[in-house]
Amino acid sequence: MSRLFPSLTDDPVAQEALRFGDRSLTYRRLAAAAGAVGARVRGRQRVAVWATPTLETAVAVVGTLLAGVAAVPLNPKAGEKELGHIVGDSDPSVVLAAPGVELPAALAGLERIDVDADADGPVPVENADEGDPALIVYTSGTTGPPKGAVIPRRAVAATLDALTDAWQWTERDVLVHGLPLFHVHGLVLGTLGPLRRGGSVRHLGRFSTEGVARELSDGATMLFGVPTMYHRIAEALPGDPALVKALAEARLLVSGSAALPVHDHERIAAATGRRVVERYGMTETLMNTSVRADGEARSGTVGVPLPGVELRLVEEDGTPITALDGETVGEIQVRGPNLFTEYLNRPDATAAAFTADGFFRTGDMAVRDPDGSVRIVGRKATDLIKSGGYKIGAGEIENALLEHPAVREAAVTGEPDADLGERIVAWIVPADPQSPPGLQELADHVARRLAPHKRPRAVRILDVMPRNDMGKIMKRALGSA
Ligand code: MCA
Ligand code: AMP
Repeated sequence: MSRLFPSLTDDPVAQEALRFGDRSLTYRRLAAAAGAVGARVRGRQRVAVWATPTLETAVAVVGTLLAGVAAVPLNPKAGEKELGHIVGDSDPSVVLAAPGVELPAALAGLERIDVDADADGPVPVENADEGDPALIVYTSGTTGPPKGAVIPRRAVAATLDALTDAWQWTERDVLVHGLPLFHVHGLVLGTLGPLRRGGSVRHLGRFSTEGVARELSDGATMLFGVPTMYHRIAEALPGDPALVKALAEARLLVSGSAALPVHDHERIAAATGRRVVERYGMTETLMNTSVRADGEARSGTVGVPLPGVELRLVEEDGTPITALDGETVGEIQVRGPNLFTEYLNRPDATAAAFTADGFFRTGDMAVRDPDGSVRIVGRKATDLIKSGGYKIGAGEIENALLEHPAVREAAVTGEPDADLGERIVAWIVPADPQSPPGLQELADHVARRLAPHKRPRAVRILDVMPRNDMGKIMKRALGSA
């Protein structure tokens, strides 16, 4: 049997569990509201959750998990094509949403349950198996539409307990963040994490340096963010003594989802005396490594494997690299209770993702330092872009661009960007060279079909697409085009 939230099922207390803006719930109130959701969804296979950054989303996901049902969090800004794919692929029987929120046409065929954060349901009893799916989270690959990673309850429990050890995370911790609730970072770590510990979380609704400063000076102890958020903090620090003081007094500052640039890490350290702790994970694996709270945070390292995680670096041919020399680069492969089970409806992709001995191929390239710490140096696939901490496949954007009538050929690359890490660039051969499509038009087109964070931030018009003898686009040639 797997219990994710003892603090909600064993005599929940009147201590605050969740706060979104000026609305909050104690453990006792959350147990009652989640119990009401659980009573509505129990016995179903999968339910979709319209994952706005609100109290209702947290209540919906927690209620669903307590009932032993799998939740499919939906990005409320997802475009019609992406949403249609996710709903068609995961086939939820119902969508949970905050009352009064208008849902798009792609969800029109689904039964809807309005989530009442003040409901008084029965205190839930958790009785599910650890291998049962907890979440289906959609994640981009290099080509085609996003794949649904099936994350079992075991993985949620294992990763949160491993982080508890690494970060000395306790029920006294108050977390603050402004992360979206339809990905692992904001949902599993940032929402389910504090609830499993019996601590609390304050969600900013949307990220701002003002919100971070306010909450950290008013009782919050930990901050989670993607590197873009830490970049914005680093930029704001010189003119914001309140932010400096708030960060200096925090117990733990954690960055993840993409590499934190050394420059931002060092600027924050210089201004506040605090070093940001980096951890490394994936939707498919949850968390694999972290700098420990009692260890030494250095810029550029994502720390050591978490308890229970087997991690190895391998050569191209699969030979393990044993050297801890800080130089020999290999692909990171991981195995452990933190792993996903499969890609929903994609046995081909699932099989390709694992080695014969059950390690997951991350596609991330790294070296290991003499003390065992992992330093990520790159990625195998150039067609995966990390922008603002979101993983985005070049192929899905190229497909969307090709559906625009003014586009004859399209290639998408990622370029370095100080704020976003990488920015999406669309290389276009126009259907009519006399009237090429503009950036705004293509950005709106992609935002409407896929999601706003997948929109190109720059468009470059080409006469011809550089291709090799096989007809394949030579993306490396594009940078100098
Ligand atoms: C802009 N917008 C548009 C358009 N252009 N909407 C429609 N059509 C357009 N053409 C809207 C956007 O939706 C947004 O709306 C606003 O304008 C600003 O957009 P943008 O510039 O993209 O956002 P930003 O403010 O720069 O966001 C930066 C951010 C964000 C806050 C850092 O990128 C973010 O939240 N990143 C987190 C990603 C994350 O959680 N990744 C975890 C996955 P509005 O103003 O309404 O918002 S990785 C993971 O889970 C693994 C396990 C791990 O390791 O963590
Ligand atoms: P996602 O599929 O959105 O879950 O993104 C997972 C990917 O994000 C990983 O495969 C890494 O490439 C990247 N990532 C996550 N955390 C870090 C980190 N701390 N440093 C560098 N890359 C990271």
